[in-house]
Amino acid sequence: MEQSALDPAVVDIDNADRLSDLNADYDHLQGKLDRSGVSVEAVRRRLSGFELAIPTWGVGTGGTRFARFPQPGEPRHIFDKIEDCGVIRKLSVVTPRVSPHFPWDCVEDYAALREYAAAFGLGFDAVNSNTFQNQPDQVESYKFGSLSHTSPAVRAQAIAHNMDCIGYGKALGSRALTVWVGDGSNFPGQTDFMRSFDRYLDSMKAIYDGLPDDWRVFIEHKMFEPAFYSTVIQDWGSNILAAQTLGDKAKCLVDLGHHAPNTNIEMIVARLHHFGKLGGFHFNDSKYGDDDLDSGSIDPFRLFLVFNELVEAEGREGSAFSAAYMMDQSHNVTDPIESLMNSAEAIVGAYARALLVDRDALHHHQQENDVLMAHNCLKTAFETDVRPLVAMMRYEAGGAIDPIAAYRRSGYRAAVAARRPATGQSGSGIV
Ligand code: LRH
Ligand code: MN
Ligand code: MN
Repeated sequence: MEQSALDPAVVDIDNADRLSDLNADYDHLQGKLDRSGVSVEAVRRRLSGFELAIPTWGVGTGGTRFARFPQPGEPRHIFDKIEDCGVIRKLSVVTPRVSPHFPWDCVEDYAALREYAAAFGLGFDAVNSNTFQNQPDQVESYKFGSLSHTSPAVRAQAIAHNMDCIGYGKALGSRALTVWVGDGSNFPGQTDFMRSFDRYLDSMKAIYDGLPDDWRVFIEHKMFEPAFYSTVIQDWGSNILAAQTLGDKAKCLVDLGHHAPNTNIEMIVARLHHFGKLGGFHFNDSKYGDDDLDSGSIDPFRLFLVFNELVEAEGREGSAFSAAYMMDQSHNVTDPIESLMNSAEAIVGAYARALLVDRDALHHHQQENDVLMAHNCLKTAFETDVRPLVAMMRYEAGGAIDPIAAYRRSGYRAAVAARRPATGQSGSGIV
């Protein structure tokens, strides 16, 4: 096992201080759920299979295009990022994989990286390609797009990068490629909507043909930014059309922040699932745009409603249902490790509450058009405090009863700050 700056003994000490309160809270919740006819065992079984990936880019301090305020002990490279993700994995438990982004996370030896991560109890989730930024050594520019660019040479370069990502992913044990492109336009008339979509599909077809048999490609839509007038894959409509055109291995990825405010995202989730195209998620929260705020920090009810649809999907498909759950957030004013643990808690909590919904009663009320009672089925579950259940499961699996308290008590941030030199003050943030 790799030596982590997080001392596991501190977790035990912190847990010991909290255990009797947790036992009391858990017993209270269990009694309440028993009385309402919910099988706690069944909920626990479903919850125990839940896994969430950490974005490698999430453990660094983000920023805005105005400024970045780096915090002490920022990870300098993928190995530091893995070390930070290992802390989240140890304390939060539900995050056994990381989702890397290339070329940000490029290394010489991927087998060695895989081994290094395994020592922290981590594997690799979907690999992300990056054709929205120019890299110092690249020949062609992405200023006017990548996979949909008018120039065949730019498209070829972007395709080759995605192929490279598949290669890195194979070495890391990943089984999916996530493709998000910023391609679009800032001015009406700048691009031809139909031709650029054709070019995008041709490029994606080449990437799709290069996927190993057991891989999937996740297409991520985003309404705007960096392009402010049009974007090639701007919404779930373009996304599902592209995924259907490409074939079975192509699925849609829903980043919660990539929609207009007030969009009914849970309904998009239901539609994508209905047509076999729901691939996965980038969880985060937002008030205005792609704010990349912590999950559940702005609209926890929406997060719950998304999970309500996922539980419906599980009900229709049983164990055949699968979706890739990942976080995608950026931290300007918080410690990223704390924020990611908070988000993990909010996401598991949303799933737990969705599992409490009395589905038979809900379907009955829906059938009878008893609007109020149907709505109250959701509200009752949403308003249940499931934190003792989530904390107990985490504790029993070797994690922290209170991950943030244990993390602060461990002094991890100060310990890594002492051996990771400070990064620069300014510069633009992450996209
Ligand atoms: C685009 C996005 C996409 C990128 C990540 C850094 O806004 O959500 O997932 O890969 O941010
Ligand atoms: Mn995303
Ligand atoms: Mn985004």
